[in-house]
Amino acid sequence: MKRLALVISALFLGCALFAQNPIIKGLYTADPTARVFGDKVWLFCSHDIISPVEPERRWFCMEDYHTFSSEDLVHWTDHGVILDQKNVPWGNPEGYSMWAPDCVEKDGKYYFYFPNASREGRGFAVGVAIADRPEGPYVPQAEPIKGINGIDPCVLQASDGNAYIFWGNGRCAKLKPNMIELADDNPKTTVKWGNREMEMVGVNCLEGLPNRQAEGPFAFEANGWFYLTYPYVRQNTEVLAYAMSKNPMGPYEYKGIIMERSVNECWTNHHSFVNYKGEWYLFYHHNDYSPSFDKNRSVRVDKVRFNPDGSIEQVIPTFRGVGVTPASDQIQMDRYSAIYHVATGIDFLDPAKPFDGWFVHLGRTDCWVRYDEVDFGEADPTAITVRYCAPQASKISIWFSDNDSLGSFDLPASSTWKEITLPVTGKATGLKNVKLVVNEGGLDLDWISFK
Ligand code: FUB
Repeated sequence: MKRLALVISALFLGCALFAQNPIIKGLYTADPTARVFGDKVWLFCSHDIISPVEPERRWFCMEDYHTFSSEDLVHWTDHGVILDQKNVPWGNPEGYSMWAPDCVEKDGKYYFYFPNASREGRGFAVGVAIADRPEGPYVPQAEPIKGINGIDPCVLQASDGNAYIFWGNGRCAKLKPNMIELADDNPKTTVKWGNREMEMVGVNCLEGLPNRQAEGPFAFEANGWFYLTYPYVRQNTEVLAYAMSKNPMGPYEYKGIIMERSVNECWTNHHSFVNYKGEWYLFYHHNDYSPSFDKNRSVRVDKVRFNPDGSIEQVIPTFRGVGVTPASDQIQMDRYSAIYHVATGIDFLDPAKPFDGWFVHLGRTDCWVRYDEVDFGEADPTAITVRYCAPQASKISIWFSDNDSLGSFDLPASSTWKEITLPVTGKATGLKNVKLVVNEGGLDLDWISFK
């Protein structure tokens, strides 16, 4: 019966999701681990929900996991629930503690690692669920991994042929080739907690490094280095930091910050690195759709670059995200690449329905907003559609560079949201950065699209 439920949920195919940050709309997602399986990027993340038992659980509240896939990092498919708290034999079916997961492939099997509150209420353990395909169905093991007490597992499949599991605040141990048990030759230490003695397996790779309330380690191998990347708390909010080593289990040398604290102080951040089609990407989360409650988060992605010495360039979070947007899509100008800030800003279209998204205020003449990497294809556009709202008749123009314009367009006044389609005579093919300038009046702008 349990297995049937998993099969049914794994067969559920969600609708296509959209480009720009955050990349997943319609549900809250957090703690993203992105992996390349076959020719797609697969996203394994936590699923924040609004607590069904408020106010007791008005904190992190997570009952299941979804997975998402994409071929272009722009259009995402939700494959539905791959594991529910009720189906974990050793977990608390009402724990709402399905925190940050990971998934790796070995010999055609997919190993999904997840933390969960244990049935006996003895804190967190890490379990494994196994599937034949990335989208499941996943069958959870009867017991959690012996020797791990903690959260946020991440598995590194190293070039030395071994797999290493990292968790919690930077602990690491080697896995057996079966991927579901810790190897027998891991170092072991006995720690005393009050009058209780506990055996700790593996090593603490963040010992001696900046690590206040560190969690969510993500380890990977690239450029001849092992990278241990992790969030830790600086001035009350998490930053993403990293350390490098020539060995998977360290010692690691601290190198610096990958992403600074968020401006609105969303307390957590949690991330992963992935190389897809030759480019590196950083997946992370922010509370975009829930600005007043930072435990309902949403996954974002931005590009990340390495310097020749292997160090990582700091990533500045963007609204625009990554990937090329077809000119015929609704180009969400509120997810801009750049903006002229005077008298501009964004707001929810409907604060009661945050997943409907935002609009941008372009309140006066000369305001502009730019959205990069729009693909016009091979034929010039014949029409532009604008979704806007303007207290007075306004004029806008579209520019690709200082002397390359698609023309200007008159927008009649409209006190409600209006879609207007106007003919285009200018030329545009291939990839363009689209700058929209207000030449007269002022407006609120939702999206534009080209035919
Ligand atoms: O999502 C719950 C917890 O918050 C994760 O396990 C941590 O990494 C932090 O993002």
